[in-house]
Amino acid sequence: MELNGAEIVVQCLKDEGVEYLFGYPGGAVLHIYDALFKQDAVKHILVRHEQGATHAADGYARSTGQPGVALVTSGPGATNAVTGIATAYMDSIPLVVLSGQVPTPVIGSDAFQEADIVGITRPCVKHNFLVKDVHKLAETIKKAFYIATTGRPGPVLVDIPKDVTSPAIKIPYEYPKTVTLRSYNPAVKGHRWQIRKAVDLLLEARRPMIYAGGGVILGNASAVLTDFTRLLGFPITNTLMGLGGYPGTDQQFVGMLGMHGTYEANMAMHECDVLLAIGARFDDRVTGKISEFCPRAKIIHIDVDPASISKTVRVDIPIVGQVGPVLEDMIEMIRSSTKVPDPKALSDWWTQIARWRGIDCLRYDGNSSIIKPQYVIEQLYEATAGAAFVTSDVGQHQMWTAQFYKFDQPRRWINSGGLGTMGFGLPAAIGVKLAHPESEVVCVTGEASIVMCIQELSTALQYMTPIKIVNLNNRYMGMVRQWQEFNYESRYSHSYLATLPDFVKLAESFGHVGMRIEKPSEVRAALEAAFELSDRTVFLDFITDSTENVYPMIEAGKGHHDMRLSPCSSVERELA
Ligand SMILES: Cc1cc2nc3c(=O)[nH]c(=O)nc-3n(C[C@H](O)[C@H](O)[C@H](O)COP(=O)(O)OP(=O)(O)OC[C@H]3O[C@@H](n4cnc5c(N)ncnc54)[C@H](O)[C@@H]3O)c2cc1C
Ligand SMILES: Cc1ncc(C[n+]2csc(CCOP(=O)(O)OP(=O)(O)O)c2C)c(N)n1
Ligand SMILES: [Mg+2]
Repeated sequence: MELNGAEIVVQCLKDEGVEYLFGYPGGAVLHIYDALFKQDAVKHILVRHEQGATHAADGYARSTGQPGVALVTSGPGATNAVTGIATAYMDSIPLVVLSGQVPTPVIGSDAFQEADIVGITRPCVKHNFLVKDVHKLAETIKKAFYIATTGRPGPVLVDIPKDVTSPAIKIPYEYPKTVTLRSYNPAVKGHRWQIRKAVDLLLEARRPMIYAGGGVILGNASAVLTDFTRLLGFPITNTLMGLGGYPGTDQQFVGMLGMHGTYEANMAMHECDVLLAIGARFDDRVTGKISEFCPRAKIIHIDVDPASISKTVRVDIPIVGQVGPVLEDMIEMIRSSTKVPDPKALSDWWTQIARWRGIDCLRYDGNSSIIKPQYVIEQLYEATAGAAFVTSDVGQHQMWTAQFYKFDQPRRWINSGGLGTMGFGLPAAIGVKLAHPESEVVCVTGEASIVMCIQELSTALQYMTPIKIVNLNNRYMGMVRQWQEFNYESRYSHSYLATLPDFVKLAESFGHVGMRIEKPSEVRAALEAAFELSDRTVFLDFITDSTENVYPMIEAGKGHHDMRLSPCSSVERELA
């Protein structure tokens, strides 16, 4: 088959089995858009801003495990995509971003809409390419998908100059079946001797703790993690990115850890004697003060990326490999071992954990006449029977969703953890809904975050992606306000939003349904009414308590045991 460069791009996407391409046209990609026009296997989703394209592709990827794909033009199209690329990079999400570039003869001449996007994105992609020769196009796109999806996943950008996609040059096309990259051989199996040492340590532990992160979800290893954890009977915590990697309603689950983690998870981290970190990267929101991190523990770390090992916290037993195969090896060794964890020590450990749990650290004022944000999330959890895909933006609403919506399955909780990108939630929800048209998709957001990519409400109408937007409207950049209350003597510098739009009218103007909810007694009925409208996007504007804070909180520079607790739970703490 003979194809021109533009047709090759589209044919490669078909051969990769790409279902959706999120994009926005412009001069440098017009040949590609013309090739897209002539086919319907790859469905193009026209977003309203290139940031939306990358976030929607990202939501698609997080919820399916398949790579998300975006197409943007050169210059401003490409630079608009950078925030989405960096968001995916920080959370290790597989994306392939195709960007148009000015023609090869004028690269470097400040040509119209020229930006050095390969240079700009170098620090926030797993890899990037500039394709200067149409003969290299198919092979480069194959490499891009391979790199994005193997080892530690991540975004890959392919920059394609306009002349490379010219309709004038046709060449024979064949999509490579495999690619080999000399210096890229990601590990799968862990080192057997290291795994043996780790298993011995785990079986001798008296106060063990499992800390599992996003790597479990990225590696599709939730089922094996669940078997492993139940076999040992150990307590387990998840990072923000790991939620759903272990069932959130299970008794062995002690909640999220870290800055806004539960009292019991953080105290168990502080007191444990053996810590098993699985697909987690010891982020600063998790470790708190490094010198006080797990002071009594020997640490085992399973991670596919050797660069993650001992990056911030020195570990005793590193295991480089994919979570799934490593845990399978561990299960086999545990089953064939004569040793078992000391039942008395384990039972005493669980008694201690139950005492910490008794503090009820997430308790809030349930009798308030103003809507409490936590209450909305609790009601959302019940109204959806815990089965929805939930995206979020960034701020207090994100933390309350992580704390109060219990995720029993992986890939249901879709949020920007590493970069913390406001504006992520709405476009991500569109990507999720396209991938899962039969499921409920909810975007929990704040009134500051939602306006950052509000234009995508238009995309939601065009492609009929009926999502439910739960806006926890506290009239503040709540997370910023909270830090100003705690650290700047309540000087609320530029964190109050004085001129908000009427969100009901805004939703209606985009062709959707808007609802404003002001009383706690109306919360559940509003949610149910919204879910009844199964073919409509509904914007629920919940007017919530503007003074509410997220608790517990480990403030910057503090250790896990040094948490600021909610006034609602501190009394119980004294008693415990
Ligand atoms: C406002 C705000 C507050 C936050 N507060 C908290 C908080 O309280 N608690 C919290 O936990 N986070 C919090 N975060 C998120 C935090 O910033 C980090 O994003 C998060 O802690 C990182 O999670 P992780 O360690 O699971 O790593 P991820 O970023 O998910 O990284 C996954 C790790 O697993 C490895 N990996 C990937 N695939 C595999 C595989 N197949 N096999 C083996 N290893 C693999 C990767 O190499 C990497 O090291 C907050 C974020 C925001 C925006
Ligand atoms: C793009 C971007 N700009 C700034 C920030 C810093 N920031 C983190 S949370 C936050 C406030 C978010 O406010 P809102 O969306 O209303 O959520 P709330 O905290 O009130 O729930 C800000 C400004 C960010 N995370 N992302
Ligand atoms: Mg707010």
